[in-house]
Amino acid sequence: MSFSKDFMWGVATAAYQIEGAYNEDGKGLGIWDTYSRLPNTIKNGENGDISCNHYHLYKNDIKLMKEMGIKNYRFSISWPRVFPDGIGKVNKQGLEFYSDLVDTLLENGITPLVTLYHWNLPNALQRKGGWLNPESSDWFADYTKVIVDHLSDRVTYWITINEPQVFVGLGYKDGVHAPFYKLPTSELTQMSHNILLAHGKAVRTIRQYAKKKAIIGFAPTGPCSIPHSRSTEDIEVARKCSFALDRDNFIFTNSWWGDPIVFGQYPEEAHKALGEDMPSINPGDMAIISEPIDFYGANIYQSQNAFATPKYPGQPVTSLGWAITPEVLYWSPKFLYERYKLPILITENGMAGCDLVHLDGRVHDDYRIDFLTRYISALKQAVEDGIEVMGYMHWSFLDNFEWAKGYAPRFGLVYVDYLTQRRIIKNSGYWYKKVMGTNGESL
Ligand code: NCW
Repeated sequence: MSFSKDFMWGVATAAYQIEGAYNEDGKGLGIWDTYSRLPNTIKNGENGDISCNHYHLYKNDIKLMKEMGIKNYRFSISWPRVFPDGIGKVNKQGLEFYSDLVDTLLENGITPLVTLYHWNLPNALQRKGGWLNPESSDWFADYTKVIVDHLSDRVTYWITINEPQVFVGLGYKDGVHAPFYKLPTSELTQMSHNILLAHGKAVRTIRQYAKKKAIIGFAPTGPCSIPHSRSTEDIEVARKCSFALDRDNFIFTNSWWGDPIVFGQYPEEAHKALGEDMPSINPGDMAIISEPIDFYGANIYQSQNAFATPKYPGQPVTSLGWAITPEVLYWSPKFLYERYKLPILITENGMAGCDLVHLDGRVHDDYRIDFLTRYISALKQAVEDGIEVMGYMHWSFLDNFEWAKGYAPRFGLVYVDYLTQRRIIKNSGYWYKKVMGTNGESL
């Protein structure tokens, strides 16, 4: 048994990273629009003001998707584009953009997967304390309701929140992503709890108001450990590490987020590690947080061991320094599926490269083809071993603004010349077309 006939092959992007048009048609500002302007925050002082100008070029971009045989597209909605002040007044033009985007996708035979939060919190809400404000989960539910009212007649797949580990960890603990804060542990735990509540309330809102069947999940970063060998002992050690948690790293773990969402409780280890710093939990909170979902999304790039232990000299890495560990696309889906017992959707996987246009006008990114052949083959093995995997969304469709690292790291299957906004399908884009078209048989 290999990839099932209805396996979802696709590509992913996020609003702030591709849209540009940061202050057009009534859009409000988000924390990335605002805080990326602070000196010494983003590489080369870059920002997403214009980026790929996808807001204006989306029709061409979707044409390109069709040409590439893409059947599923995961994109995110910019909260401040729809609610300039985060709550209250709705910006009709913002909503229309996403409605037109969905229509154009469907006209081209592409299924939309909507991510509600991919990091650009409305600035007006950050000023009210952002995710630390006890009302933040209600703000998110209200925003979700408006999106569901407008799009759920045509959208089936919903992803509430992208990589809570990363936006909390890098944005509020390490201070290297917007809003560049370094908060104490007690605030980070309470913020996490509020975000989990926001997720749960969004799930409830979608279920209650969706005009047709909704398939809902979230998209945490999901790296697991790779066992040192295939012995039962080593596999169990790796499994344990994959869900372990301590005081220093709890934010970046799988279990801090996954356990409350799926099991309705924080891991036992969290109570031990965090003690008094655990969030205050009101009656009913855990039931909201664990509102049943349909799939477990996971963004998977490198193994958990690769973060923790020194890499051996010369270990292959991508242009962001992320270790190339293809087997993580076998072990992560396996461990996540066996623990949470939900179908897995690979919501992101891919690599950053220093891609460039060669003299013949093409982008010869053969390293990306090699990378993807290895990673997707590992995923195929997981499927063959009985792990339920719904689909694979490649990160990313286009080269884009890579947050604090700016424009140099290029993740796209399509090259973007930021000076002219010209797009060039990379060799990997043609290669992926064949993989999707043969349902993975060409690997
Ligand atoms: S930065 C990041 N990414 C990239 C980004 O473009 C995308 O928006 C994200 O969903 C590609 O995929 C995600 N992830 C940050 C990973 C850093 C992990 C640091 C963990 C330290 C222990």
